[in-house]
Amino acid sequence: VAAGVVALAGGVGAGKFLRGLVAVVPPEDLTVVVNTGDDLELHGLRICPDLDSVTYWLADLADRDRGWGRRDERFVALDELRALDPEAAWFALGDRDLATHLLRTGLLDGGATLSEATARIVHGLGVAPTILPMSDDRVETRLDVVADGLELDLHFQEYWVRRGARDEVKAVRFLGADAARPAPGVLEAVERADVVVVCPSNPVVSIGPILAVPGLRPAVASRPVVGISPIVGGRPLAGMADRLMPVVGLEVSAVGAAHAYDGMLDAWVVDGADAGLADRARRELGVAVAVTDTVMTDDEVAAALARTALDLVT
Ligand code: FO1
Repeated sequence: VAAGVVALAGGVGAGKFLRGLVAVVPPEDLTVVVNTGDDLELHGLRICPDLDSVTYWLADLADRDRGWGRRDERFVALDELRALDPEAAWFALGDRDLATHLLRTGLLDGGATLSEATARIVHGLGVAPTILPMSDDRVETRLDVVADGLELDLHFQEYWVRRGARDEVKAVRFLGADAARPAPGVLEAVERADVVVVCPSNPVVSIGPILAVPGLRPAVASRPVVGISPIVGGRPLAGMADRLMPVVGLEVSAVGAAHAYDGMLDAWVVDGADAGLADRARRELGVAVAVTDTVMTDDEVAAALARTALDLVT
């Protein structure tokens, strides 16, 4: 099994996959680079959903059914907030999860960088692999939508959580990406990686922001790269990729998702449900393609998937 693995990660799909990847790669050889485009500021707190998802999944504290947040969570503070002001409670912060946001916000207010705050949280929860934000600079995923005939510029979480993804999306933008620098250690990890793994995350709003940080796409493209399709049988297993992929000209299929990484991929893994697309993928993408079970109902499936993915490029 490879040493020096870098995984590019978003939320739920990445979290499930990473539980398998840590079963086959020693923790000291694994660096996870995480999307921060979904991050938001609420109630004076800095919330980093994808960093937290990845950390909770690797700490085995994640809620497998909900996909985000902590297992055995309670929402007492949220209920109290809702009683005070229903409008203020649109984003569900659990009591256990709040501890993470409190620690992170305090560290950031005290002058720490997001990487430093992340390292403290990751260490505090006993997670061994390195988890890095894609950048310490703010990058915000914004969507231009049409809502009841009105053009709006929404934060990703306003589109997805507050408005329930009901608006027609016209464009996706990564505000601040042009001026963002990769977080310390990110480029170095990619440049010395034996393999870069693109987790089965949304190619538009999870992996897209990471690759939009200047320097990252060429660095990744210079290494052996394997990706896992987040689209199974023409649909995402979670999230809203089916709504956002067409906006950037990607077909909603296991082949279309790979085209998000044109010029970067050496290998691609699709689900058994998409076995019929494997030949087309090989032809169109010119990469090695494996067909296997990608629906990660437990850590064993995830570990087998991780092994299959690494075997394609090592
Ligand atoms: N997703 C929801 O659908 N509703 C929520 O209220 C919500 C709260 C939330 C709180 C903390 C956190 O880390 C994630 C949370 N998510 C929630 C998930 C999140 O909106 C997205 O799924 C990710 O940003 C996409 O990876």
